[in-house]
Amino acid sequence: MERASIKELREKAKEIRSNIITMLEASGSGHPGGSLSSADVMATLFFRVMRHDLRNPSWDERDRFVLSKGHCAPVLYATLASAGYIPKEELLTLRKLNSRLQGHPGMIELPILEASTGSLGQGLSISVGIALAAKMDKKSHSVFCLMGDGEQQEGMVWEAVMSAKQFRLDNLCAIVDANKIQLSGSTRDVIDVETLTRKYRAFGWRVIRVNGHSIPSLLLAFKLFEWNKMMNRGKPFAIIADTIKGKGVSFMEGKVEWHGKAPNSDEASRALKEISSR
Ligand SMILES: Cc1ncc(C[n+]2csc(CCOP(=O)(O)OP(=O)(O)O)c2C)c(N)n1
Repeated sequence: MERASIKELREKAKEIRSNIITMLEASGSGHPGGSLSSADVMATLFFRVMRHDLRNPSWDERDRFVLSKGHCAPVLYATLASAGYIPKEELLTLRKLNSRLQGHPGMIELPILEASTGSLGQGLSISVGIALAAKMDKKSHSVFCLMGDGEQQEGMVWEAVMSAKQFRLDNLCAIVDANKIQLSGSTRDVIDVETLTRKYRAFGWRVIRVNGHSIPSLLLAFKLFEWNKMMNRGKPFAIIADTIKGKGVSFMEGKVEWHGKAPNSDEASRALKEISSR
């Protein structure tokens, strides 16, 4: 595992954002908004927080990551490519027939994944299962699960939230990419899920709410998760990461129409220029 500096993490997030744009342009379809909003979280996780080993991807002690909001597969593939698990050229096969990089992550095609996802609401339950198995096997690895804020409207999320508390899963860290926009509009207008901090706390979790684009704040949040886990008090941990949908590309930021639309070549070159100059 790499232990990147804050400066390096910012560069990794930029690289991830650029690769998201490049792969979406090549595929002609996909989800830029929620991929771009979670790039800083993903860079922080994979290049500083999580234990993993490129030379031994199935290392038993590795931390596990589940992308519950599976439609944001581009951010996952771009991160895995930056970390060396996928050749960078392969990113251009996104959503192509017979590609390992399908529109939603599939572990049959790509066995380094911990779960196949895309049906919203399921990832936290999968993560609860993985975290419970780790406890039963007396293993020390952690499980990180990234969800959307629109996804919080799924009832199954709250079944998992309750069982994580019941099973005392302090090795589980849920991250909500709170970008305030879902497929059909603002999350507040569709079904308002706020305030997430109070909801998770009421269900017995420890919660911290941070700026999801501030690498130092994210590092602090993950450090608190580690301390919470070390104290062994049995409380699962949630990070509510306040983010901007489409972050990094001005004409996509905060725009619902960029939830699930690929940039054309002109838009992609403008986006890439912006990302590299920020
Ligand atoms: C069970 C289920 N219902 C509907 C969808 C279609 N869908 C894909 S993305 C999305 C909106 C997700 O919004 P959010 O969780 O806020 O994700 P983000 O903004 O981070 O992209 C929906 C409804 C789905 N993938 N799964």
